[in-house]
Amino acid sequence: MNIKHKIAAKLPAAREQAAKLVKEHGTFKIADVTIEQIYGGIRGVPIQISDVSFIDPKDGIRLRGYSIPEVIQKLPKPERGEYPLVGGLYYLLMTGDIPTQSEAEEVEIEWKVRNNLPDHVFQVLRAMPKYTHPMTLFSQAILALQTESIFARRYYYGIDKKDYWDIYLQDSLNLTAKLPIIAANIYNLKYRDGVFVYQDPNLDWGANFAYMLGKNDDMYQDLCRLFLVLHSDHEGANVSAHASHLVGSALSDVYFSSSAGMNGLAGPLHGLANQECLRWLLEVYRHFKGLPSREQLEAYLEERLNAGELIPGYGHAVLRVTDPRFTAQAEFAKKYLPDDELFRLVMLVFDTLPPLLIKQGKARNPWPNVDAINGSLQYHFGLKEFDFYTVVFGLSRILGLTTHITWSRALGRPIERPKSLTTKILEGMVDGV
Ligand code: NMX
Ligand code: MLT
Repeated sequence: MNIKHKIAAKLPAAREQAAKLVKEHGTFKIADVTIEQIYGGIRGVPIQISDVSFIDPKDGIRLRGYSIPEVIQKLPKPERGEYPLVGGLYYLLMTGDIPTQSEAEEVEIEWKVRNNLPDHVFQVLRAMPKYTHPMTLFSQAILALQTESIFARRYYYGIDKKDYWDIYLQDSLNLTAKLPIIAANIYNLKYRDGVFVYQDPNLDWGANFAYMLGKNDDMYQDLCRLFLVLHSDHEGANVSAHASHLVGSALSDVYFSSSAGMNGLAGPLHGLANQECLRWLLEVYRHFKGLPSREQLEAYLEERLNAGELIPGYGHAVLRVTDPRFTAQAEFAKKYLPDDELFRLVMLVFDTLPPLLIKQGKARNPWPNVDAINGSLQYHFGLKEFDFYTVVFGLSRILGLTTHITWSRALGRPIERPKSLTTKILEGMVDGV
């Protein structure tokens, strides 16, 4: 069954479940909010419902209930590759079911049919100054594509609210079909003299991305599949997911919402941490003119922490263990590039930094997140322009964002509009006024 039919089949039960909860338990209280939480980034306050994925602080992300090792093991693989077809992952995110081989391949075919890119997208990007950050170009390209939004056009003439999701799904498939071409050719525009590379019709979505970057290497294509699966979703309330949900709740279409999500991902505390982490690792490597000893690194890190510096790739707002996405990439590296010096440095930092963060007592989570390693693997395969790394993250993350917003329309979620207070009102509440 294809994605659309699968969602349509599941929708009546999902709608009924939500309606029943609201009708029978609408006033049931699930949380209190403290002043500390309001001032502290709404940390820990449940503000979103999404069944696409969930993070248990002690276990890590589960995509539709499946852990990272399960997702890697269970999803269908291409003929020449050990890591899953990204089309199968999109099927899982969108429908909640592990696809069969042919269902995963059908998504790959849908993407090939929908991948035509209007000329104006790259005209916009070529008009930008050379020094424009790749994430700016990526977000601009998505906005430039908004001209193709079926939802925006159909809304103008009137659509039944119950059908919004189907048109969001069509826009999502159209956008995600074009993203590897956009992302890879942003790289080519910036770093390969503007050569425009078209897709190879024989390759899958993940491998094609690698191919269009100029890398015809089976192992790198597999790394891309792994990377694109791992970064696809991290429940519904991280900065990019929340931003795109918020924008989508105003019925701004998939293009507006995805671009908004990318603007959040471009921050150094969120997705840009992967470029920052690689930059930081190279600085450490250069500082020691190679790999430091454990003692040397310990002294160096202690000094950096005492100077109040943030170490990119460590800490997390929800996780309280090593990110399973870090572990999956470390396993790839142990198998295929165990002697790579940067990877060895990543593992040395992993051995050394957490006890120091614990000793310092500030970070609530001393363990590595996904960004502590991802750049070093890209670097090994020759993708050395690290300001491009967040685009690779974004290419993957839009799979999750578009799934959340398609389901938000399917379940009839209203415009998001919480409440803001003034300091005076807050003080009055404390004083019982
Ligand atoms: N290095 C040094 N100090 C840290 C780190 C770190 N990696 N992580 C947290 N702290 C500090 C943090 O700056 C804060 O200090 P202060 O009270 O002086 O402001 C204190 O520890 C408490 O922060 P937490 O409550 O543990 O972290 P929070 O939930 O606010 O933020 C992150 C989570 C992920 C934003 C934060 O850990 C961080 O900035 N890490 C480095 C950047 C990073 O790796 N981001 C990537 C996240 C994953 N992603 O891809 O999006
Ligand atoms: C993510 O993948 O979105 C990050 O780990 C950040 C988060 O979950 O808050």
